Amino acid sequence: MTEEDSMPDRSAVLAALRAQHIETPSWAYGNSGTRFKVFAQEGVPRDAYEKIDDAATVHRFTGVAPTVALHIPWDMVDDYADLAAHARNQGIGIGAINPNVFQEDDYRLGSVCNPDPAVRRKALDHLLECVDIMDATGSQDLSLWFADGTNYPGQDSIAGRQERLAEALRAVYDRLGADQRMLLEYKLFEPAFYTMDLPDWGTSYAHCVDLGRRAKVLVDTGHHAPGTNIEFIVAFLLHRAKLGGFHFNSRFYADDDLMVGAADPFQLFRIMAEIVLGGGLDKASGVAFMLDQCHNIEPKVQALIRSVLNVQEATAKALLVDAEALRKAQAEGDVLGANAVLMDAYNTDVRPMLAELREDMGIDPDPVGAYRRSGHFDKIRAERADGAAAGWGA
Ligand code: LRH
Ligand code: MN
Ligand code: MN
Repeated sequence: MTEEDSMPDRSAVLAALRAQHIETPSWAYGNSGTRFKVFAQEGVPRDAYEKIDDAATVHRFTGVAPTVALHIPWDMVDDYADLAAHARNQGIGIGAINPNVFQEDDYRLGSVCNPDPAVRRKALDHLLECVDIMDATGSQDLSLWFADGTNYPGQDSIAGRQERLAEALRAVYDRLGADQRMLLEYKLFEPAFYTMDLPDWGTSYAHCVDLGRRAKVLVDTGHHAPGTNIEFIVAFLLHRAKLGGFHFNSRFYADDDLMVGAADPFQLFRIMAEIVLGGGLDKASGVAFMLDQCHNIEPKVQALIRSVLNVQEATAKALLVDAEALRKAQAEGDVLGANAVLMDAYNTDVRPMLAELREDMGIDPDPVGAYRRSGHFDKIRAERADGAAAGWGA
């Protein structure tokens, strides 16, 4: 067989790209900032309905972003079934539900790990309420992140907090419907600086193994120590059927929440290569590709379109990895040959292929350019000129 023969089949690559879904987060459409300043932007949604409108716009221009994740209570509404119907009318669906147990005074010492049983009960009730919201919206993923941890040695029992965490997770897991999943996110530090109760993938994995098949680890690419090999984590979890999905973003220093693929497109490619090689693009694997970003200074809808394209470009390159040639080089111990297979794929310009795919899908081959020409931003700026913009805590 010649090298040409073993190249991935072009139509299979295009089909895989067409099938990939990238979920955008409602909170990325609202105002956000650092702890020093929130720079309010024009045209920002005033409520959850308008965030959904913007998410639908991103889907209209990209063709591959058909769901939006909610954060509760940031996206609190009277009638969640009505919100889901609104999303459907706009051509998208509700994705993961993200509870928020980190923004109330009661949570100073933690939520489900808090030493006070009354606070733990309050946090658990909110998590259970979020499962009700999943039922009402048709969401299949409960995406859990806890700000729980301690700042000072001796502040609380590390082991005791693990027990409290396990107890709450069990109660929530047992409440899930048969087709609903729990995604458990970890984060090395922040807001706690001595211990986090879920600091790393290993801790999250252990809890998920205890809970059962429908509990899976969520990898937020901004939540590791600098230099961590994220693709190793991804390959390991995928191999064990415990990779629930991603919160994609990019970072230079900490949890920067910048656009995915902006800081280190090569890392994103390496992650997607492990996904493709490990079967993580197959629908059956259930890997959810979600964004978790904040657009503090750049226009938000456009930034989300760019981000979706960045994931798509990395995926396209990963799909071009000649898996057969890679396996052969690996088996022969051809270190440089194997590395060259990956680099060939990474160095391919996939933009023409993606433009062709979009034309096939009936959308503009240049989504960012098309959005900029569309006048959409001027429209939302005028429509939303009155009323308070939604943001963190709104
Ligand atoms: C925590 C986190 C988590 C939250 C989101 C707003 O840093 O990544 O996913 O829900 O940010
Ligand atoms: Mn996250
Ligand atoms: Mn984060």
